[in-house]
Amino acid sequence: MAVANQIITENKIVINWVNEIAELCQPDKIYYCDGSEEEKQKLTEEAVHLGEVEYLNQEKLPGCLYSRSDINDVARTEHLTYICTRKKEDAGPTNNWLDPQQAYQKLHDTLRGSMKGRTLYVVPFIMGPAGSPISKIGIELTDSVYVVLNMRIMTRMGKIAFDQLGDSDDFTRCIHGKVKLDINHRAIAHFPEDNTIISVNTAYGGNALLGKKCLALRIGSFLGKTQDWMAEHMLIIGIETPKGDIHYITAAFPSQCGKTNLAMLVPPAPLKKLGYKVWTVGDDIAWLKIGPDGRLWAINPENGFFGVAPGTSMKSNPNALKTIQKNTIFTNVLKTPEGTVWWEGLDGDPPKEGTNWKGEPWTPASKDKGAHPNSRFTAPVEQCPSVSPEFENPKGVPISAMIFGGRRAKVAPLVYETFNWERGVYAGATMASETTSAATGQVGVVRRDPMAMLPFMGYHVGDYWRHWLNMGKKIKHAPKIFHVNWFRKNEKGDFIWPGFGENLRALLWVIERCQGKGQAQETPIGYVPTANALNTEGLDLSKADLESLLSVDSAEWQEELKGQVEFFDKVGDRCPKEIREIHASLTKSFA
Ligand code: GTP
Ligand code: SPV
Ligand code: MN
Repeated sequence: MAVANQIITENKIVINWVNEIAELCQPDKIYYCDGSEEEKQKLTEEAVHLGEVEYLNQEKLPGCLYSRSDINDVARTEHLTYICTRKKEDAGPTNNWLDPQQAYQKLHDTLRGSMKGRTLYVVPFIMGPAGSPISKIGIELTDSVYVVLNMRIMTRMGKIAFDQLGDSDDFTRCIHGKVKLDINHRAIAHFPEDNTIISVNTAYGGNALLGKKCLALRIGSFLGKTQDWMAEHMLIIGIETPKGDIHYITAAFPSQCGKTNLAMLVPPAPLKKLGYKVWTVGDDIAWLKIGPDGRLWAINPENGFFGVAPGTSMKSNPNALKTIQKNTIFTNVLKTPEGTVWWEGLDGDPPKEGTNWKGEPWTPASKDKGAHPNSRFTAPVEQCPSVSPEFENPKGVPISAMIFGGRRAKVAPLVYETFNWERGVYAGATMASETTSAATGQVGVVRRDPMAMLPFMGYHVGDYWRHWLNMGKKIKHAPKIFHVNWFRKNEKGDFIWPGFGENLRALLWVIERCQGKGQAQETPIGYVPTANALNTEGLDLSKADLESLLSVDSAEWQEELKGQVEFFDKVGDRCPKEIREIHASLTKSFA
């Protein structure tokens, strides 16, 4: 096989593996990515030439590209995502399973000869800051330039990764082939026992940028279980108080439930005036490890944001809008005749005309949306105005509080503190949320989504809960665990809480509780703020609304507890007994 450029590694294990996969896929060329600026130019032109991306207006949006994906390839496909452990029971009842031998055979058959006429790109990348003891190396082999350009933003990509790898074989083998983008032969298969991922017939973000959900969460969670660390679907932020101290918090919300927005939060005027600031460390994934001081430390393994476009505006998320003015790839949004982009929920009037995400002419009178509800931007973290000075710190940041939360029209109050680590694990394990367009399937149905990890656990959910409980015993100074819900609705069906920047008000109570302050009342599920404990200055919220946001209704919780037990039964005999015991105790409390 012809190598189009210099092989920039001497690692024989890597070279042999690349050649083996090339032999199977039969590309015309192999290209080793070095991550340089010149290479970016060259690959961009190649991608434009191949029709995978278009240039946007380079005066208005310098360095920005536009991409439209296949109509059947716009979101994660959870029913086509597999965990291929040798024993079926190790994948657990929440994952699709395939026998590894059969899966390799089937996927190799799909890949065989599929890259004829194409280039195979070798994409070495680091998840995490270079040199961090928590970071990991992956190498993705792909025939999509779109994937290469995205990976270049989302990870520390290129020679830097080969340098960190040296001659080691400790890297995740990631194989991605577009094949024919055929949904009927699509598969995203993980082989945690072999540290390998194979994804075929898709080019969508979470299915094809294999460092993200596949490596950093599914493979990561599996590695974390045996290596005493945690891979979680969590944002990481630092909240700076007027005194100048910074408290770091992680928060796990399901897909499209507000992580990017919270991660880039801008304090509302009254809190800004008091001197509060928010620093962004990560918006989607956290890797957490116990530090020498006995605290839990977190890094963001990613280097970019793959954020939801619709709803992003100067009002809802100004930091995101400022981040995506240059060097950004927009996928499945609306493109205007002047080469700029638009989506539902962006500030100002919609453009008079444009081309929608399907490539069809669009006007504001069109029935269809201009942008797909799961259209996304890919942008470098370093462009975010609120990026934390600790973002590149290989040690990560020490975590004071962890938050779970979902989209619940009812039941869950605005915020509560769980009594202890075990009760916190319970709150995470029993999380539920309305489904969104981040994955194909019905939108708006409540489903259990433990720790926001339902689609991302690389092994048995019961073992995953056990790992959380075990970690609690090992962390000497464990973070406090909270639960939030920004999405409670009134009888009219409107959100009661204003959300977005105002969420800082709930987070300030969280920080106060970590410092042994903050007024609270005890309920069976934990401590809920008293009505006067939240700073509501300048907020247009009636007393009745605030009370309703903070209420814990027995009848609703009795129903909730019934739903929870159905899920424990599904988890089966690997459901930790501690979880069942807490359930029994809550059932008594609410009776
Ligand atoms: P993924 O990238 O899919 O993991 O999503 P995410 O968790 O980062 O969600 P994101 O911040 O992109 O928000 C998703 C949707 O929720 C957007 O349409 C937001 O406008 C909306 N949203 C975010 N925060 C809030 C909030 O506090 N209140 C309300 N009502 N909506 C919110
Ligand atoms: C999510 O769906 O949770 C995302 C986008 O963050 S994706 O990378 O597609 O998973
Ligand atoms: Mn996500």
